[in-house]
Amino acid sequence: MAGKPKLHYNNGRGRMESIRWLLAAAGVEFEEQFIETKEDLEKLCNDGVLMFQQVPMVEIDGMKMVQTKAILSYIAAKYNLYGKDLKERAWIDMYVEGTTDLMRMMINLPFHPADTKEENLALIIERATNRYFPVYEKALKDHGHDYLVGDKLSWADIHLLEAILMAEECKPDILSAFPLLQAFKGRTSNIPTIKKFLQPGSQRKPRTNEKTVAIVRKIYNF
Ligand code: GSN
Repeated sequence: MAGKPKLHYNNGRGRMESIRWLLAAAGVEFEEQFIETKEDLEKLCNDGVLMFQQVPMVEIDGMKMVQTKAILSYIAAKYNLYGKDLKERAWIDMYVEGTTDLMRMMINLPFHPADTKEENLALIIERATNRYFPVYEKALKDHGHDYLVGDKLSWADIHLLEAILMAEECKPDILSAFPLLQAFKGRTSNIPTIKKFLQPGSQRKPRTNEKTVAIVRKIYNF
């Protein structure tokens, strides 16, 4: 039997966090090799295991996979979280790309100059409230099912829950105008694998703080 997937990234959320979420929700145990310094990243590059000299990199099923989206799609398909046909896949992709756009704004927030943080935070709250969350609220309302696509848990739901919890870190009552998303959050947070991931001591990473920002800047030169 294949060993556990091994994740190569720094010890923070960044682009790897959604991969951690998806594996955890699928009930897959994984190992993590943390990149702590620029030299750790250079070593991986020199060993020739990073196709584009970038992480995330995940060792899985004999491959050394890079490119976050490729890794996520592979895991989603492998663990039956990617719809039953091409059309369901298309819907899942659209929903995931939306949550990815919102999440990217939130992931980048701690890296913005201090004097633009308020402005960027306000934009995130505006976009979550007026552009992204209404789409998911409407999807749940229109078909009346528990999940976004096909009445079955998919990558789209897992990604949305991750985005909701991040958005609540920006504004705790951000779901106040979205009753179906509140119920969705309650339901999906209680799925046993997800519930476990949300408990302290899991491999879920905390909110990015100034210390992590400094480490990340040193490792990746930005
Ligand atoms: O999504 C992806 O996995 C790629 N399209 C981008 C991966 C990427 O930018 N990785 C960064 C670290 S994560 N922060 O953004 C990286 O490895 N940067 C080092 C470099 O030399 O580009």
